[in-house]
Amino acid sequence: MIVPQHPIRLPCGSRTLDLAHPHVMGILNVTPDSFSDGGRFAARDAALRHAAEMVAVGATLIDVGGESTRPGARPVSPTEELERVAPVVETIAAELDVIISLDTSTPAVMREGARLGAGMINDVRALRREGALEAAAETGLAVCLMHMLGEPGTMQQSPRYEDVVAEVGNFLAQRLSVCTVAGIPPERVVLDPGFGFAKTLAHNLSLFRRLEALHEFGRPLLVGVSRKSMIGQALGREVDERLPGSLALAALAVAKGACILRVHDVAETVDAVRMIAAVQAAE
Ligand code: 7PJ
Repeated sequence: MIVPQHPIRLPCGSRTLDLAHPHVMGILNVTPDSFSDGGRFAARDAALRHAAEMVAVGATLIDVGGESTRPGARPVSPTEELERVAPVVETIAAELDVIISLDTSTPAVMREGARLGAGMINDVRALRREGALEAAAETGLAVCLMHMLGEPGTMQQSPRYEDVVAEVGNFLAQRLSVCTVAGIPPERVVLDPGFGFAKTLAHNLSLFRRLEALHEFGRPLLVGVSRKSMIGQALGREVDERLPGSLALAALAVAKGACILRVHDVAETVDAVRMIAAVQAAE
């Protein structure tokens, strides 16, 4: 087991995440294809219900996303993204005891989401969109910086690395220092290697095997591998058959010192994490 050396608390707006033990972040997609067409209130209520279920089984963060990063997904305007995300953030903040993470690259969503009660900004573009650094700094929230080459639509075309671990590490270190200059201190930053983003199966597996290398920066690590195609490719499994693979990687990530697991299957992942904790607590 790896014991990473970073401070034990992550300030997330009005809340604090205790990093003495790993946390499970439940994924809440609020794209139109993820909730049926029953209208805006029905979508909001369905999102709240799903979030409440995840919190009930142990999620301590909910990652709310209104922009699909799937290759080929239609781009959404900031207004459209805000219309999807804002009512859901507002409702969860009012109803549930949980840290809300905004899965967004859009400055307007960061600002409005923060005002409505979010605690973290989770940006797959690591604050590279115009105005995103300034917006994230203004909010004072925690920030997750994720590695990706290029843009979601084209990233899988031909990803190439000499040394994927070194290059992901260099990218994250560079974004960490850009954040510091912009007024986002390292104490508020979480790092994420971005599994599945501009990476082949071989890249993803190497990166996972050497995940510990990313502790060099002294910041908590977030890992998102739930149901991803790296599991499908390694095991020959369709998306609805990837729970065992997802749980294996979640447990391995915890053993390698990851602090936050971003997952679809919260109850199962929480059990895996609790089982590891039970072993660690033994004499
Ligand atoms: C990730 C994410 C991830 C972070 C997505 C999917 C694709 N944010 N958003 N890390 N993945 N921080 O869930 O399959 O790995 S969307």
